[in-house]
Amino acid sequence: MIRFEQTFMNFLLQHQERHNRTYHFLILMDAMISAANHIQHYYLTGALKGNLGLAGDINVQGEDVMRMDQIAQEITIHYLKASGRVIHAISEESDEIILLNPDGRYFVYFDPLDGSSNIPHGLPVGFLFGIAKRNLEGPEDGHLRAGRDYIAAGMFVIPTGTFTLGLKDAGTWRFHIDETMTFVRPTRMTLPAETKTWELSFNASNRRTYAERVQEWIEENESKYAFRYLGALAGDFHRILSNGGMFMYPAIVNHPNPKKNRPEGKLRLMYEGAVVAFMCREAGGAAVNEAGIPILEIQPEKHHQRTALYVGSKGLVEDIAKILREKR
Ligand code: FDP
Repeated sequence: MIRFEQTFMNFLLQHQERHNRTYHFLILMDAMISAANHIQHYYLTGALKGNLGLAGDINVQGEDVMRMDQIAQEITIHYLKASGRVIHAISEESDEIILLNPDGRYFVYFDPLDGSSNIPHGLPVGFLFGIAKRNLEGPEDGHLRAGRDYIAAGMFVIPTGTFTLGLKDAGTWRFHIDETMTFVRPTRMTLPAETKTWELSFNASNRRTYAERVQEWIEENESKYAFRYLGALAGDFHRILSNGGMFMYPAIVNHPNPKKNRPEGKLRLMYEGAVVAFMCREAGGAAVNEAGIPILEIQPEKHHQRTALYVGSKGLVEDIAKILREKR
């Protein structure tokens, strides 16, 4: 059952040429929405059912796996497989590529529950995903796609009932859930040009570990904007899309314990950085990495590649990108 409001289906159909076979895309979107609703149900009842704690395993990133991470992963794989439309998936929760439907036409890159530090509290987390299309003519051209080749990217902020979807060359749209668990009333998101509402979002406890030039930029600019940080990328980026400003997770290069440095950044390129960068571009914004290179231009070399991330209003991102590109 397609859980989009009719108006949005019509909108997608009008863009059929761009999306090439809207019908298949809608089936995939329905699978994503069903998965998100199902995950949200488990999350809402998680405290009572004992699902908000640790699972006892360590994931491919060397991090503790939460019980909810496992539940969200199983649910998502179930719906993606049932859709029949996905050939391969890459998930934060799986070391290997997940082989789904040999005839599927899409690659899906996802993190089914991002923002783990919020899980024990039942506070907002994200379900982030990017979608690329398999090459249907000629030989298969691989599943490691740069963000510029995604056809769509989206995020659910769980359990707030909001869904944001970026469509290639067709804007970023925000939906809200109604009583029947249908995502309705698409609103086109455009980053506000007016700086009055702009916010800065980063983990302030890390600031002394950033490169000196980034620390200097923060010192010069922080008093101009409100500071907000939830600690879950989807939630923090949700605010930036509405209010403008910039979310950043810079490289960690000056940690007092050098073993804790993360010169390559913390966030994952394919299912975090490129996902928000894609939605941001479609809303009129920009995103770069620690070298000032556009996130959407970075060709991933491995599934779980990490990146530093600066994403948000063009003026701010371009300003810091200039500084990041300067050789010192
Ligand atoms: P988390 O590690 O809690 O899963 O990449 C994951 C992520 O959360 C993002 O959602 C979030 O923006 C960031 O990392 C938070 O990291 P810090 O706890 O280091 O601030």
